[in-house]
Amino acid sequence: MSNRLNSTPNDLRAFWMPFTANRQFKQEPRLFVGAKDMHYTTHDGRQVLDATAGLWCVNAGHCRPKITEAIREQAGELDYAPAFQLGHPKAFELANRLVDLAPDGMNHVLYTNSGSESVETALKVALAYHRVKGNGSRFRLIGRERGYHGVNFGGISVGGIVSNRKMFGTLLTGVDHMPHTHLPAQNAFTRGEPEHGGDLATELERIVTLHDASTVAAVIVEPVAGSTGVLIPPKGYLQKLRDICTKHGILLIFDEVITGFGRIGAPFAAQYFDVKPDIMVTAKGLTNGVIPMGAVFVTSEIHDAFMSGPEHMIEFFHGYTYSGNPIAAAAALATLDTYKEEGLLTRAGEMASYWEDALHSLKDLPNVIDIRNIGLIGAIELDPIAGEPTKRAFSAFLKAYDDGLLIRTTGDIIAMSPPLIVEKHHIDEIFGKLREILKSNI
Ligand code: PXG
Repeated sequence: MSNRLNSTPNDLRAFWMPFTANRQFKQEPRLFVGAKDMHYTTHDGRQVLDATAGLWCVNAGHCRPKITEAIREQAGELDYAPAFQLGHPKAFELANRLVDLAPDGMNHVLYTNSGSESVETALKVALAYHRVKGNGSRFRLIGRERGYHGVNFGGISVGGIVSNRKMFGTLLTGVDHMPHTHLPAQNAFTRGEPEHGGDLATELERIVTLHDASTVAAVIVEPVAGSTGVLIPPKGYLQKLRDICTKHGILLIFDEVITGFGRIGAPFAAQYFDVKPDIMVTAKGLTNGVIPMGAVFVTSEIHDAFMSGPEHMIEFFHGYTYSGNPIAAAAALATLDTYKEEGLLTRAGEMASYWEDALHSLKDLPNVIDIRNIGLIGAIELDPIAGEPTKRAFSAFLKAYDDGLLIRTTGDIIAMSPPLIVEKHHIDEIFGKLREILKSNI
């Protein structure tokens, strides 16, 4: 007997959807069947303005011809090449292009297939680096409350979102967390980097002292925390983390899965804030979200530490079947071309003040308790309905979808991050629609 629940094409039951209210969705499905530039087309034939770049990844906008064509061509030319002990030219070409974009000194790239895998890769590189340097006692990893580093075991261990952690047992041992930097009482409605909270970086010094620096391998943070509701780093905070890590020989990992590839006005947040990590974690915008791929950048110092021992030996026991996959590499190269031709990696900086003004114009609407922004990222925090957390923002999401606007919500926070090709009239439309929704007292 077939174990299919039902073979009709409209049966939605078999797919257990990720991070989704499955029962609600399946009663009231929202399907996209097409996309172009700033818009999706829904299954009922409507246009929806994409204010989230898919899930923070479609930085060049949808179905861009160069990327589509590169994938088509590569699929017909070389579909797959083994990733271990063999290679293909585009994986090397892409790595060179990537290190040219990265902060100085980050000269090597390891490939993955997602942000979550990039995080695991970065944590493993950090632990192994200390070990090859003869510092095997450095096993601890420090993350931050409210941090999001994907959904695999390393990432949820160093991450700090309770609902992503609490179901999954003991997680990694040897992990500690710094406090988050969200201080609404002092910083609400700040435009850009908040004034207050930079000193929270000294909590790292306290944690390092508690465990002794000789046991700490790495600190991982998102330069701007995205999926936890857009937390912008307070002034001076990231530099202080850098100084403390340098002082104690601890590696600093920036998780740039969201901030990478132009989201805040520079290729990477490390450049925007002028703070250099030792390892940089990326994915999403690397291929414009079109094909799964991630990249982890490391300094020459880290890479070179592994390059010892007999030359026929594998230096680092890690990698994936699809590391540097030819079609993903072709998509990434075409994505980088598109970013370059259209100046997209700095465009968020040019659009930021228009975006900021439009976003903060919603300040006085009902239930708006905070607004935050940087580059082409914006968040509106709503007062939760008593006893029904997340419902107000979710209602706004559903209403926006019906009104032809795609936003994201996390908790009672609306987060937005449009494709970097966004024009002023799109920004007017996004905030015009949101104004009406929030005015309607959802
Ligand atoms: N690190 C960070 C900082 C992320 O934002 C990941 C790692 C994991 O990436 P993958 O490719 O494994 O999903 C992410 C992913 C949202 C949202 O709406 C955010 C993410 C993914 C899906 C939705 O905030 N971030």
